Formats: sequence, structure tokens, C-alpha cells
Amino acid sequence: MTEPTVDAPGYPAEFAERYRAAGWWRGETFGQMLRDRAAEHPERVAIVDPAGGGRRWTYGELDARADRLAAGFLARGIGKGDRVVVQLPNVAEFFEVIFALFRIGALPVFALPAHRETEIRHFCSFTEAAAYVVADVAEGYDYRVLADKVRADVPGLKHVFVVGEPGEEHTALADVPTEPVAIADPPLPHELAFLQLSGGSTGVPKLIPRTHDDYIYSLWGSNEICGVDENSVYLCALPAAHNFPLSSPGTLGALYAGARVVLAPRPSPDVAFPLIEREGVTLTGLVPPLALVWTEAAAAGDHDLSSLEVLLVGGAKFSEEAARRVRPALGCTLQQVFGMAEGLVNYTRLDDPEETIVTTQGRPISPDDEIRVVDDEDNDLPTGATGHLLTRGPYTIRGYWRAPEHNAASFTADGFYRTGDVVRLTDSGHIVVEGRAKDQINRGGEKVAAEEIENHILAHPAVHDVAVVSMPDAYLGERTCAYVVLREGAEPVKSVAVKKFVRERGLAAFKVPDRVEFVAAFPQTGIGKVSKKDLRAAIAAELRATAPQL
Ligand code: OOB
Repeated sequence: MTEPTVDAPGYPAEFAERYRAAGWWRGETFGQMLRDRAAEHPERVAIVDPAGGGRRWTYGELDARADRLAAGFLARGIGKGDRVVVQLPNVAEFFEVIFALFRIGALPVFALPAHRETEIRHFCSFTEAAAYVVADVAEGYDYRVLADKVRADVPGLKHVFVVGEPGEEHTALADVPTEPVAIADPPLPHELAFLQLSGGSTGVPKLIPRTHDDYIYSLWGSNEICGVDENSVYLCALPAAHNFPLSSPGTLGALYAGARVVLAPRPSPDVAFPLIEREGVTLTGLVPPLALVWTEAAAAGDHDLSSLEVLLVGGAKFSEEAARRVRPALGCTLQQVFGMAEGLVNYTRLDDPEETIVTTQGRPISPDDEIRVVDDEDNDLPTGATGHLLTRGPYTIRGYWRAPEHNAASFTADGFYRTGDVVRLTDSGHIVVEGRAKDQINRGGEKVAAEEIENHILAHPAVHDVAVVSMPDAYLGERTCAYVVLREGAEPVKSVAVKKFVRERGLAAFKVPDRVEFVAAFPQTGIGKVSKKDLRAAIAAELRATAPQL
């Protein structure tokens, strides 16, 4: 049964029945999946954590740890349905924590290590989180200080659990596990497993409710397409909490297959290449800017990367020129991935012709993924025409969590998700991403919602109006440009001061505008709205005019 709940619209019963009958939804849960793998091969290594002193946890060990931590969470009053914000770097505890939460039916809320107090405060207060899990210090940043700031503003947040050395008001995660207990009310396959973050185009990030059934389908569906089996070794180079390295096929896909997960503390070649060589990594996933860096670094030839069979690239458009360089440079097959945390994931297939691999963003995982390409009035367009991508299917959500107004705008009445992506379909059914209609900047895979940054800049006392747009960038694909109109009579402000102002409001660094331009007024559209199209054209022209001549 998947009737709508108070928190989010579920899959209508007729669809749930269809997805079960088709065999997509297998009635599994994450807690049971780990239990099964541990029973099948307890001694096989599940997680390799070079940052954590080179720890190697077997399936048996991960399973036992998750049981003990689950019991400890229950003993501290965290139970089914409770939300727990998890913000961890790529360390083994990330998996111990999420599997413990999965087992008791508490919902991890997946924050990224880059998030700062504004975002974390929102996640904790909006989800009424019972707990927040952080590292002590990672990449030189002290998350305990962040936790204290958040807790001061969110009194309902009862627990802060720290991986490593806790602060005074915190609990060391290592002190939480207790003797395993039987879980009285374990989650059911159709129930929510976690809340993922949306890249978003609105003032605050929206939360994406994913069920055990739907997400697990995306895992084994991805495994089949990407050739992941028990002999695979997946390198997690991107932040583990992001949907791409989590599930496409990602760490959870690898664990579903009984494969090995290697955690890279950073994605740079100096860290990742020795790990590939030492651990015999067979596949990994990267955003386009990193894929470029890797192809260049591989040419130096200092490391044996011959174990690498598949490189998945997604999160932002991978240019055809860059895509063509992958196979010669890295000696592996490229798989383009066009996915979204809301659901739909497309892959080029391993046996697609090279031209398809380098010129398209793949096709859906499931025969039951419904794809529509429509015009501005939702009329279906003929194959090959460029239009808005709408989708519905066995692992695409029917609505955001506690967001009825957004849902009315982001979904059609019959449940199709409006992706905000502008695409066309090839005759072979592959999707080519041509652009975007949503008000978002895709900064090399990191999504910046224009409205969110505009709201922060508007809080500056000298600012009358602001419009945030993308500008082309050779490395990241896009960067962020804020056009600012100052208040009449306001003291002149420098662009660095605007950037500093945004940074000091406690936002992830990738959201600070790369460039700030001051103008007297904005160009307008025919009906008097700010014309972002003209602003984008203006900054692109300016960049061309000032680019160093080759
Ligand atoms: C992935 O997920 P999100 O939720 O961070 O971002 C989704 C959006 C898409 O709607 C699209 O605008 C863009 O990111 N995108 C791409 C792309 N992959 C994602 N645009 C062009 N080409 C691509 N290959 O980014 C994500 C989730 C799962 C797997 C892979 C990526």
C-alpha cells in the first residue's frame, strides 16, 4: 500500500502494483539487504577506508556494526520515522550510520560536507531532526563548531554525534553502539528510507523522499547496465552522500552486488590514482571537470590504471570533445550518466557505438520509465524536437517532502516530474541534454539555485535588486554571476564585499558568486520581467571580449 502520507505523495496503488508485478520492486529493505550479503559472504571486504588508517570492514563487520549502532540509537530515543541529518566525509562510518538508521526506519537526511550553518540549520529545523551526525574535523574545517551554532538555533535537535573527538555538548559516535536488540517495528519496503536533497531552483533546497523499494530498484537496475557484480571494485571519489556516487551504481549499488567499495578522501588524481592501482578499482563516477583533470593526469602515466573498466561521468553536461578523450587516455569505457536525485537516471550502454557514447546522455534504466518531451504548454513534441523533459516511473518521486505548493508546480496532475531540463530524443531513444529551463546554475555538477543566492544578496543593505545567472566557463562548464542594482544614494560597494557578505551568511562555498557586476537597471522581457536570457548573453559577450587572445 502506498497511499499518500501526510509528508509526501506516494505512488498511486495502481502504479505500485504494476511496478511490483513487473519485478522492479522486490520487497527488499536496506537493512535486510546488508543482512543477506553478510550471510552470503561475511568475510568479503565491503569497505576500504584509506583516510581512516586503511581500515577494511568485511560485510560481516559492517552488518554487526550497523546492528550495534542501531541498538544504540534506539536506546537514545531515536526511532522509526525520525530524521537524522548526516554530514560526513568519505569515511567508513558513513555506511555504519546510514545502515543503522535504515535498520530502525529512521531517515538519514543527506547533507554534503560543503554545507554550512544556513543550509544545516534549515535541514535540521525543517525536518525537525532528532540528531545530527558530523565528523570532528575534515579538510581543515571543524564541524563541531558548526554543530554548536546550529544547535543554538534549533532547540529540538537533541543529539549531536561526532565521528572522532566530540565537543563538550556532543556524543562520540563510538560511544553509542550497544548490544544488538530485536527491532520491534522495522521499516517496510514501500516506506521511506531517507531524504535526499534537491539541486533545486527555489529559495531553500527541497527534500526528496525515497523508499526502499524504489531506490533499491535503481541500484540493481544500474548494476545490470554498468556491469557491476561481486568482483567489482567501486571507487567513491565524489562526496558519498550525493545521489550519483550513492546509487549510480555507486556505493550502495556495489554493496547490493556484494562488491567492494573504496573511499577516496578526495577525488584528485594524486589521491585517486594510487588507490585505483593498489585496490584494483574497476569503476568510478566523476563530474565533468574532474573527468577532464583525470584524462590529463593519466597522460603522465605514473600509475597503472589498467584495472579501470568503466568511468561514469555525469552531474553536468560532458562535452563531446572531452568525452572523446576518455577511452584513449584512461583505457576504459565511458558511460555518460544523466540523473537526478528525484529519480530518473539515464546511462549510455557499455555496448553502445562509440558515437552514441560520446554524443548522448544515455537512456533510462527502466522500460517503465515514461519520458515525455513537451513544449511550454505541455504538448508532446515529435521525436527529435527539443523541449522540456517530463518523467514518471518506478523510482521517480511523486512529490517533495512537506512541500505541497512546490509539488503543484513541479509535477503534472498525473504525476510526471518536471525535470527543468531541455532535451531531445534520438531515434535510438537516447537523450541529448540541450539546456535547462530551471533557474539554476550547474557549476560542474554542483547545483546553485539562483533564487537562493538572490535572497541572500538582497539582504545586503546597499542592494536594491539582484539577478543571478550562469556564465560560461571552460573548466566548470558554468560559473555564477550576480548582477546587482544598488539602492539610490547607497555608498558604492565592491564586488568582493558582496561575495564576502554571502560567504559570511554561512553558505556552502560553491554558492558564493564567482563574479558580481553592478548595473543601473536590468534588461526586461516584453512583459516587464527581468530578462535573464539577456543578462546571460551580456556576461558571455563580456567574457569573450576580455578573454586573452590565443
Ligand atoms: C545528479 O543529480 P542532481 O539531483 O544533483 O542534479 C540533477 C540535474 C539534472 O536535472 C540536470 O539538470 C543535471 O543535474 N544533470 C546533467 C547530467 N547529469 C545531471 N545535465 C547534463 N548532462 C548530464 N549528464 O546530478 C545526478 C544524479 C544521479 C546520477 C548522476 C547525476
